[in-house]
Amino acid sequence: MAMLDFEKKYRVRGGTLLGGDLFDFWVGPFYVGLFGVLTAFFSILGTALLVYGAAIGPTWNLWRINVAPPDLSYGLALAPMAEGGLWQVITICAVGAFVTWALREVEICRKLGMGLHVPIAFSFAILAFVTLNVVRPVLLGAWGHGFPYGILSHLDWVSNVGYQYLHFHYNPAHMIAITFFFTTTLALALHGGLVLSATNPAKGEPVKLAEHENSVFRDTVGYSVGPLGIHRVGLFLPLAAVFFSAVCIVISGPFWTRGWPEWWTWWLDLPIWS
Ligand code: 07D
Ligand code: U10
Repeated sequence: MAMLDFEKKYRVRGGTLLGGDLFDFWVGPFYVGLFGVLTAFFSILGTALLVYGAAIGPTWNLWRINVAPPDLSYGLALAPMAEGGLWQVITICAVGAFVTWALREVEICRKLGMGLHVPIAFSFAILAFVTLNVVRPVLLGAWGHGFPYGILSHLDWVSNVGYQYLHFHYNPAHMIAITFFFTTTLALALHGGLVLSATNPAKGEPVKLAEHENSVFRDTVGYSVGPLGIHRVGLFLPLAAVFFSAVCIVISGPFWTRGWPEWWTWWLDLPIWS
């Protein structure tokens, strides 16, 4: 079925989660939906507030613009706009935009009669963001523990928070997250390379299919996970990476306050060494 025929067939009303037929239509290639309108509202307001934050700040240098959370002394209270209140409203806008975007994805999947894999995957990114700027600050008792909105300033935040725990590489969940991130690149390189090598041959050569693809891995490493399996692997690895990222930061402070190298003394304390 050509794309145009297909769009005619599925671009019908229904499948929405909230609001019935309200905004249940397309504008050009984009599905609007109630959640699309809400995403636009939150992202335009949030971006405008970021620009306002830059305007009342000391610089227009893109690298150095910084909208910081309130001072720790404000705890979990609302702060005046110029002293972190802006950061608090922008955080609400960001979470609002991310969540409504995910729900718009859910509606589109429902219209198409497809699984919810894409919005579930995006939810893990949202989980990481919410862990950093909502869950951890709440557990620590102050919004000031969130990261600032700025290019260099958020890098400084990562460095400072990392050294607060002496050596962040010793954080076991950070180790696991990084291993999953790197394995993700390995899996995508294998998959991209394999598919291109089989289906995009030199001029005049026949296109090869699944048997060839399976054989490459059966003959080299003794096992092929298969064409469906590699996509399961490809979904699992990055979700695990982001999940363990969220774990590594939420345990830093709320559940472990000393340097991460010290955490490993449990290993030296094992009775088998004595
Ligand atoms: C948070 C993204 C969510 C995104 C959403 C969508 C828009 C729209 C639109 C442009 C989770 C956003 C969309 C805004 C834009 C348009 C059109 C994903 C998120 C919702 N570290 N470290 C991590 C490594 C060190 C430290 C994570 C490596 C040092 C701290 C990852 C190294 C010290 C924190 C990671 C290394 C240190 C982290 C980040 C190497 C510093 C965190 C990925 C090789 C001295 C953060 C949850 C992530 C974290 C984090 C990797 C080194 C500190 C695992 C590879 C030793 C304090 N580090 N790190 O979180 O866990 O993805 O966050 O040295 O807070 Mg680390
Ligand atoms: C993709 C895909 C797709 C598929 C796919 C895949 C990408 C279209 C069609 C593939 C994906 C997967 C299989 C799964 C996903 C992969 C990952 C998530 C990445 C992580 C992978 C791993 C953790 C697996 C790593 C495993 C390894 C490296 C296997 C190691 C293997 C060996 C050590 C054996 C090597 C064999 C040799 C050298 C020759 C064979 C001989 C023997 C084994 C016998 C012993 C040797 C002799 C008698 C000879 C003398 C000795 C020699 C030569 C030295 C041997 C040295 C050794 C170390 C053994 O896109 O969709 O589906 O499937």
